[in-house]
Amino acid sequence: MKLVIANPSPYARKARVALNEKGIAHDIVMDIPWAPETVAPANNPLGKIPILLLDDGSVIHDSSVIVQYLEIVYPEPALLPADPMRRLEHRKIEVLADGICDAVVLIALEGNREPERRSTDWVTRQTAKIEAGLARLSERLGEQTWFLDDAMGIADIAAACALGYLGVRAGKLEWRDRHPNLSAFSDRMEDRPSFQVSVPYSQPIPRFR
Ligand SMILES: N[C@@H](CCC(=O)N[C@@H](CS)C(=O)NCC(=O)O)C(=O)O
Repeated sequence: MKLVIANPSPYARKARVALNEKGIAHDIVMDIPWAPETVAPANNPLGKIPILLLDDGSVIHDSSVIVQYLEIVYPEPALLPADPMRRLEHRKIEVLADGICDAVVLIALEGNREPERRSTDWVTRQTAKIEAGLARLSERLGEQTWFLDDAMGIADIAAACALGYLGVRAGKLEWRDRHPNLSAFSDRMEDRPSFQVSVPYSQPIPRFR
């Protein structure tokens, strides 16, 4: 199987970490969904990565659906608990983490518009979502090692990918001092081999009018 990713994407990183944590053999296809030569629209009508290309020709897109697929076909090690209500709790934290990333992406895109077209109100609105999202993540984690129960799951992976992404696209936020528990959690997660092979770096985004 092949995973189409862009290096900085936290959503792609989530899928990539899941593949590596489960020890699933895969190839990485590096893509830039903003570039004219992107392969994303040919495989996903939404033109977004990550996209999982299976050997039988089928295609799965959206990081959470990719993880769900991996969980069904490669159940060990489990990244979601067996209990449906506990699974829901993982998904709630995943959605929160992804929502933080969505707001970071929207701010980055806004910053790429021509200066006279940029909206400070929009940036303020998105920044509030990031701050509130981080406060909720911090509250949910508390002093625990993992967000839920006693094992790493998709909640932890998604949260760590979001925190890692802040370093790439939102360096000025200074969230670490305000949320030392998230800071220590992020450092712990970044030490894992699955995170080490997927360290994000900044990639230019083209200017939209
Ligand atoms: N909900 C999607 C979000 C994916 C997403 O927004 N990917 C970005 C890269 S970080 C993308 O491909 N954007 C290209 C575009 O919006 O045209 C997921 O979790 O996979």
